[in-house]
Amino acid sequence: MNEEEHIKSYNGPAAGWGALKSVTKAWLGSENAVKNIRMMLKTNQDSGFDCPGCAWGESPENGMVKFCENGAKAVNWEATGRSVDPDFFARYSVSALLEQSDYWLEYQGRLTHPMRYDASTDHYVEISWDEAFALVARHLNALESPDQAEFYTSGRASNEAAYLYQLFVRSFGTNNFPDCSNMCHEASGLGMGDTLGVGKGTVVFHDLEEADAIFVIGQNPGTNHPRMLEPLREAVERGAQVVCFNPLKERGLERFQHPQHPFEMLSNGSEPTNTAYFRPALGGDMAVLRGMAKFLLQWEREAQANGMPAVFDHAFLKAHTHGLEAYLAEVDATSWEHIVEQSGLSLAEIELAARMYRKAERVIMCWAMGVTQHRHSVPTVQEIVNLQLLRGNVGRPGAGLSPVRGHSNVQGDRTMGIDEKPPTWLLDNLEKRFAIDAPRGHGHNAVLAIQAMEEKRAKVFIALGGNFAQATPDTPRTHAALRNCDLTVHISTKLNRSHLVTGRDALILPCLGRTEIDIQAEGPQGITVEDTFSMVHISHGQLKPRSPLLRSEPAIIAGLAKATLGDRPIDWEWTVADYGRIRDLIADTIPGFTDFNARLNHPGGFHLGNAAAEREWNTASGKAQFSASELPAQLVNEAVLARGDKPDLILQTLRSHDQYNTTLYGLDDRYRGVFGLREVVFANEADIRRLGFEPGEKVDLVSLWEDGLERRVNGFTLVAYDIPEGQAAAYYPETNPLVPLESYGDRTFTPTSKFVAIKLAKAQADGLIHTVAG
Ligand SMILES: Nc1nc2c(c(=O)[nH]1)N[C@H]1C(S)=C(S)[C@@H](COP(=O)(O)OP(=O)(O)OC[C@H]3O[C@@H](n4cnc5c(=O)[nH]c(N)nc54)[C@H](O)[C@@H]3O)O[C@H]1N2
Ligand SMILES: Nc1nc2c(c(=O)[nH]1)N[C@H]1C(S)=C(S)[C@@H](COP(=O)(O)OP(=O)(O)OC[C@H]3O[C@@H](n4cnc5c(=O)[nH]c(N)nc54)[C@H](O)[C@@H]3O)O[C@H]1N2
Ligand SMILES: [Mo]
Repeated sequence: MNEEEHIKSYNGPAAGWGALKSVTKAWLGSENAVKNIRMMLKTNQDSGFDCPGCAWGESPENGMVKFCENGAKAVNWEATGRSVDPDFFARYSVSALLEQSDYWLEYQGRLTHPMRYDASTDHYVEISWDEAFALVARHLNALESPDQAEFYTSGRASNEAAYLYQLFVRSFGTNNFPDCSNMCHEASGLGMGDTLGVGKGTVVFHDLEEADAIFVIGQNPGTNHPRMLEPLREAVERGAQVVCFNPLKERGLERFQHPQHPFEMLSNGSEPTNTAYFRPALGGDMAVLRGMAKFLLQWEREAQANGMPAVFDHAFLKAHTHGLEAYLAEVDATSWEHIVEQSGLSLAEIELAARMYRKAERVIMCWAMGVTQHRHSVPTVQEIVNLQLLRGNVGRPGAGLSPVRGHSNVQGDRTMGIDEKPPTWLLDNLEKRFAIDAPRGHGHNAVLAIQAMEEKRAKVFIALGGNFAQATPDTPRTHAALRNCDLTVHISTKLNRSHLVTGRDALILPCLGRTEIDIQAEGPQGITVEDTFSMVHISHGQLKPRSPLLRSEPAIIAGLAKATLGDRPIDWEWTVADYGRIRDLIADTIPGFTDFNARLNHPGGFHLGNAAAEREWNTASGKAQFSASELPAQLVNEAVLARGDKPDLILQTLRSHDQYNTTLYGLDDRYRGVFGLREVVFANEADIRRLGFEPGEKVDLVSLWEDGLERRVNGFTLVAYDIPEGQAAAYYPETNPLVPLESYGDRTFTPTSKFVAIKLAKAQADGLIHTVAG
């Protein structure tokens, strides 16, 4: 393909015919086509399995088949007919595999056997499960302190797996739980926890059907939560307002199409009129929201002066909130100049957004990574909360707050206690139920874990799923940190780069996926997950396991725990024989899960409850808390400014349409018109020329940070794109080498993946190898 063939503009609607074509490709490409079509029909059905794609939830009464293009890709990707077996590892040394692209690695198929790295030959060789467990136990028990081990979790792990894992790790003696949510929605949990007393969204699916306005802030649902397009489209049809804040004109947000509605696909969708699209600066959302609050305050004062109906919900404010005056003082103190300059919008646009907000009786605000991966993400989330409190848009039907989660069970994993800063009640409950001394000190999050490995304070790294080496920032440093370990262990379904960045000892422990039948001593088992609306439901795999040697995640954790701790504090083997026994332990120790097993019989599962949605506030003041944060003086970090170097552009790192985090299903990004290429950087044509380049030219991206380390990625093609001036966008994980480990959110430690100060440089060398598997 030449450059022109890589970049084409896309004019179709989101989730239309293109999606259907792409689903067909995923089916046929999986080598299990017929079986997988049957599987798709079982996705998100009562007797079927939970889609391993995103955390979007369904209306509990709605029995329709619910899947989407990207769910189809996720299912087919897991249910592939290809295998990565001992022969494969005999063919390729680890060094040879390191030369391959991330796409090639995962494309090779499912891991089938437990494997151990042999440094003398640089090959992985087969190992028995018992030997593998014994090796891990030897390493763990040889540590001077349990805090020298790191236990990572990716958000696909089931509630049962996550619960057993945290029990094992805490019984072993540490709270070192780096977790994918550290890089994801950490700011949402912190920001809402402080202010509303609950770190989770307050809305359920039905609320979307009743809202008069839905704000979608820093989120690209057309790709990442395609099933969300359906309620958005329905909202537009019934005359509700959809308001988007996104610097990029994301296809899926411009037009809404039912992902499964063939008739609309035929008509290619219609341009809705009651949507509004605002394109703020990267990191400018807090300023936009503050500006909206300032307009509301102005209108409230005018209303009071003229005896007009109030703008604020005074009854709610009086009965339920605390800190209003301090907040309004802060709003008054924030200048319009500062707001406009930082927001990237005009005053008129902010006023229009504020009018839309005011006009709607019931408002839902949804957000994702465009909000949470900034330095000031917690105050931004809290500004969303502030605005919603002013009009009583929390804790009533059709209104509320909805951080839309990523991984299909990332929310459940935190509920189960995957938390490096566990609440006291959890530790107390564990001690009461089990004979353990739960560790009380805070453990490591993802950034602290990398630093600990870098400084050789941590020596063992164990991962329950995910691709830590690629998902984390500052790639060369993170890789070096992992290589410092005595042992690295990955419980995984598919080969990825993390398996190749080994400690002196390394293990790959292959596990069952969500789609597969899980048989334990007492018979077939289901696992449970919690979606973004706090609905918990059961999931039963349907396919024959890819290899007879695969074990389930709970069984692997039980094996590790038994080898390390013996029968302390539980009989691990007996417990995993029937996952109902794990659920009984959950019911005993985690609030909201009383009668857990019995309640799973309810079709669609059960809601965990949310106090804030009931207007009960588990906060310090006993009320919903306004946060009076100052708008940041400037967004570019002082660490960058201190160098005296002015960034050329601010880069956000984001997902293409053909990827699931570090998993690349393909090399296309259909809605953004990119085909067969991932090393691209989107920029405004005016910026490209201002900086002395031409569209289509290859450049290196260099990020700026105070430590003087060179952070560079090579050979990225400049794509002239409809993006606000001063901004750039490129795909993750390829751009993670640019994100400095120390550039993270205040309090969250979430890497600032949506705000990286960069310079463009003449290309020194061609880009990474991007082998396309044939
Ligand atoms: N198919 C598929 N589904 C997925 C995933 C996947 O990779 N593929 N990943 C899953 C996971 S773990 C997660 S967390 C979610 C991620 O879901 P998203 O948050 O939608 O993912 P991103 O691609 O990071 O997109 C961020 C969006 O925010 C916009 N944005 C960036 N910076 C800013 C900003 O400063 N302000 C505003 N207003 N907008 C901004 C970008 O233009 C982009 O549209 O999706 C989940 N679902
Ligand atoms: N620059 C930048 N970095 C980012 C982000 C960004 O927007 N920009 N986003 C961040 C976000 S939101 C997230 S959530 C993280 C994601 O970080 P991770 O969750 O660590 O990464 P994934 O790519 O989802 O992990 C994919 C791997 O999971 C394994 N896997 C898949 N299914 C299963 C399963 O059922 N069980 C087990 N045990 N393993 C399985 C497979 O081996 C696969 O290779 O990345 C973060 N990193
Ligand atoms: Mo995520």
